Amino acid sequence: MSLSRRETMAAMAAGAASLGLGRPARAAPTAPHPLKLWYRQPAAKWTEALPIGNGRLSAMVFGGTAQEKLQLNESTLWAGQPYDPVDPQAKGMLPQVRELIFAGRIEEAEALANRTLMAKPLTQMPYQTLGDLILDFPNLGETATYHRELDLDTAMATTRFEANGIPHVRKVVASPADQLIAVRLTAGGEGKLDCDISLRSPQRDVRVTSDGPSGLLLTGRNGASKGIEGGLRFAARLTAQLEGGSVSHGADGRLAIRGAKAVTLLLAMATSYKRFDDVSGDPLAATADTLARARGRTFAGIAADTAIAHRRLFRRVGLDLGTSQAALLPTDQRIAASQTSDDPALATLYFQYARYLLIASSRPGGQPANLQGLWNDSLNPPWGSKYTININTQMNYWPAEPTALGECVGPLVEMVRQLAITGERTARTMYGARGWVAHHNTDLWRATAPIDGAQFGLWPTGGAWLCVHLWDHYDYNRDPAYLASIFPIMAGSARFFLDTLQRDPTTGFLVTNPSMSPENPHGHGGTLCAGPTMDMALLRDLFARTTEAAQILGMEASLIAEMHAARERLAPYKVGRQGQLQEWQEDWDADAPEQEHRHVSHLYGLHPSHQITPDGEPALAAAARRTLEIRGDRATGWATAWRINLWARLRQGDHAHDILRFLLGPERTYPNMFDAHPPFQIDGNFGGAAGIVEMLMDSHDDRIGLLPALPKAWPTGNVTGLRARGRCTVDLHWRDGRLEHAILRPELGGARKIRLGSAERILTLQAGKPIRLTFKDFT
Ligand code: FUC
Repeated sequence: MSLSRRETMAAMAAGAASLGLGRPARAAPTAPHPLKLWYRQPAAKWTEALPIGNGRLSAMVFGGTAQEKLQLNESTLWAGQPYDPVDPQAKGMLPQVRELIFAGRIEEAEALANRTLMAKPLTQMPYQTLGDLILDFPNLGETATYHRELDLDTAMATTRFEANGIPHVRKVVASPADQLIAVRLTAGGEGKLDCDISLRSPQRDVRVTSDGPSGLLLTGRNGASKGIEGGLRFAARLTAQLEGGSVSHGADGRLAIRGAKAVTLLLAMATSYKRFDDVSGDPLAATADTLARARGRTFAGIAADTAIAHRRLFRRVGLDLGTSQAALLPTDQRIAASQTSDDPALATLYFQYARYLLIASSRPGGQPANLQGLWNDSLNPPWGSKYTININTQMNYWPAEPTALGECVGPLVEMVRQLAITGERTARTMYGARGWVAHHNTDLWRATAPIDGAQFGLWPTGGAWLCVHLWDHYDYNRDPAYLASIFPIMAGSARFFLDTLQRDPTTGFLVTNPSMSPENPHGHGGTLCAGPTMDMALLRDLFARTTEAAQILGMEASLIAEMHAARERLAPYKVGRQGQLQEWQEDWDADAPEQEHRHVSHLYGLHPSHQITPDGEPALAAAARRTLEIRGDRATGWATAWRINLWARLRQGDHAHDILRFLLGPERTYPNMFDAHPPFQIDGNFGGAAGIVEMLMDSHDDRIGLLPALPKAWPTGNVTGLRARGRCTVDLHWRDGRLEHAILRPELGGARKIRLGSAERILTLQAGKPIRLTFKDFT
């Protein structure tokens, strides 16, 4: 059952009363808010704790009563130090590996590649936790009316409860302006706060000392990994501002606060990392500066500035997919009930949570969102919590541009600029080629050589895929100065492939070799192959986009000619004996041991690329659909999310929604709404949000599709502030499954093809002149 907004408000009030929560002002708040995650108990596990972050610093807030824990990260605290893992002997062995692959002797090729082509060390450096801030509250007494929440609009985590009848409120923010984490502890009425504060870290050479009369300083060094010594120093510096009461240093390195009315804690963290090749920073000075600059700032001021900075991005997009009774429950219960309840507002919350997480983990000047965004409590996290660039890092950024968070792409662009530097060394040393290359992973140190094992890592197109993201950032915003700044990187990637593409002796086409269709063994001796469908699609995009960029900038005529010639000779798409889009040059799909493999790399052309559209390439779209049917709907978190996007591109809204429902359920979503690969991996959050966009709007080149895959589950709703390519804002309002009206707000003029259902209209937009369309405009 779906409710109107007015019915919902009434239901919320009734629900609150029936739950016995309609109490006077002092009691725990009850009214569910569409933009809050909330719970009736503290986090028992990390995947129940609530994330805050300012792009560089983060905390997972557990909301404990007698003991509160904030698990801490600093985005540049990774293991190791600058290193170059390329093995120079690789170049000499490449021709032999290529020959074996062309001869179909895959097992031998893989064995030889594993012996001779791989990075040293074979794995990259992991992202690591800094440690914990622990707050112990002795003699708290019995607690009641517990509530904790994360407000996605103010970017604040709040815990409230009563202890011995005294109301306690604890608030936490991560401030982008002040570059610190701020905590506010209050006890109302006649309450007095007693609190023991400690900092701890599992890193090396850790020391905790007093820092003035009301401060703590934790210092340490990062660790080694796989023989690469730790080269970073780091510091966490905390100061306590008291209202009333006293503060003293305990013998055990704790700061003891007694009898305070309220306390504000300011926590600064930094490492000596400056760039992937420079670790000469001074974390002691940096943290001291941060706290000196914040002196005299109140929590209210810091929190208000944090909310302003956050809302500037967050509030650009509004989404309403309708609501129901299910939305009255705490977030963990909604997730648990989601497979059988009707809870369209849970999809809205998931969508806005992803936007919140991207703003919190990827801010200009910082590191890009890694496999866990910015949140990791381990020294040895799954897959190193690095950047896996054969899908995962790219997926993190799928929702960025269409949900009006273009600024958040900045750290990704910066990372690619750096990969072009380290990747040039790898291209030269390993392949004897111009340009640059990155394989399937990178880390803080921008390592680019193939890792983990040939069957995972010997895939040369990671950098090419990232270049498509560089182009997309241009295409949404069309800023020629930005385009000029990234063009050399795109051209460098293109040159690498012009130098390394091989002529397939059987077909004569140009193919990558050695390569693979990411991580999927084909059943003919292993995973390595020549010219997987995905590589060909990526290179078609890379050459086309680099050509377009060169034409816009009016340069590199000879490169354009080279790319054109190569693009014509790339191996084409093929439809195989099951009617499927072939994953490899040969029709091996039915022989592959994992028919339901999570990766659907060969469907890159359908999504995220637009090479295959139902209108433009109906036969290939049908083959892609057949592939999706064979692969099945349920996979790991990110792979489930990709399937939502793919079905939306096929304009199958109900099918996409079925998969989204699974993604939002307890098998793929933890109580804190983090995506479960499992374990936690943040790409599913971002890919799921992108899938919701794809159901509502599709934009490529100068085309905009309105409600291309609206599911029956969302008959009435609206979305405002989406961005289409070419700097255009799109609002959509629909009722009973039909477009009521759309408003396009172009910031650039020009012709656009607008599609609704099977009807298309060509409009000439004028910059600054909004256009209103209804379904009648398409009949
Ligand atoms: C790729 C995927 C895994 C995981 C890892 C981080 O290797 O195949 O599922 O997401 O990246």
